[in-house]
Amino acid sequence: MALRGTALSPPPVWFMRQAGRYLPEYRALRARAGGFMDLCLDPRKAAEATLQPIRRYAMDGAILFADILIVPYGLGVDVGFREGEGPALPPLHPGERLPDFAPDVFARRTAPVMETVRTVAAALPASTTLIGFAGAPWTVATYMVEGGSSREFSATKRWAYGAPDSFQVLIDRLVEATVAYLCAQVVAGAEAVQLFDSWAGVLPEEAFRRWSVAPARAIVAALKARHPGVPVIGFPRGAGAGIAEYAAATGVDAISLDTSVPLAWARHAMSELVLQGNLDPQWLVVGGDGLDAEVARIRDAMRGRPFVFNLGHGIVPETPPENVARAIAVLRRGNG
Ligand code: 1CP
Repeated sequence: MALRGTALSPPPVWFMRQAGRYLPEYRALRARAGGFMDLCLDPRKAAEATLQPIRRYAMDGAILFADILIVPYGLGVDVGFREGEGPALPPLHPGERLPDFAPDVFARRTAPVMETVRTVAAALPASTTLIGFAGAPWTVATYMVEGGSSREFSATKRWAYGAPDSFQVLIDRLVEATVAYLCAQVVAGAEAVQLFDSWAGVLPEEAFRRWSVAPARAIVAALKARHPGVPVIGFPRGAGAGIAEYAAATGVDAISLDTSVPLAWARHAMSELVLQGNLDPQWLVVGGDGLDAEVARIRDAMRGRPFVFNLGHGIVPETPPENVARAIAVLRRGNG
């Protein structure tokens, strides 16, 4: 309801990375799964990981347990995760043959994720919204080009700036695959979807328009053509003032605000959209009265307008689980 534009008091709540290593039951499941990709591609275990935080905290939204690198995996890329280091992919160089988007192959390789969606949809209470997701093309491309996580994104930027026509081919292919992937999630039972552009904030404005805004607009248009009623949440993390242009130009229904976005400004600059955010995940590590005050500040700043309480980025592994319960209790208590 909130994602369709109704102001609710208290606002609904879910947290990015609400499943994950801060939960002992996740660590136990993860230890039994083998590799991280094996966990993402095992529908029973991935459904269990999705449901773990819901059982503990009764969030209003359940985010599908998977990863943004399932899309390159679906394109046939050899995606691995090194313990403690993060993703490892064979780095893609300009001029090399790009992975093909073959719809049948892609659907077959990503089928376990759709089975996870169906399993979770069948298990969730009707009042809990099942949220599907994908990484945005720019963010996914950074992992494909750098071969994993990056700080400077130098190889990806040099390709995008130096040979934009060939980089466009990679982005277009990711747009196509992402549309197929998100549509399949909706058919399987996802009730809303979020597009994570975690590294949108490293792009200068023209590049941001071309590699973040334009692909998001194409994805939203294609998704809405097939599934007009499904709300789309955009998360152009770190985009600064560019977030307002993203909100106006992409056709998303809701915008997830990173921690740095001032709330009074967001209310004014994106008055037509549902807003989501933006508690600093480090507050969930710190806890105490400071956490309570910060939750209340955000809730009060968004009072009376469509809003979904969330973080400005994902929960970190050091988070004491009881602080998550505390934040939700404070949010739900203070609805006067
Ligand atoms: O071993 C483990 O358990 C690894 C930790 C982990 C988890 C729990 C990774 C590795 N991915 C995930 C799950 C995940 N990833 C979800 C599941 C649902 C939930 O939110 O509870 C989601 C939505 C993601 C999305 C994701 N993966 C993003 C976008 C959001 C964000 O955090 O910015 C990104 C950038 C990734 C890539 C990724 N996955 C994992 C790692 C270590 C990384 C690299 C992060 C980096 O480069 O900094």
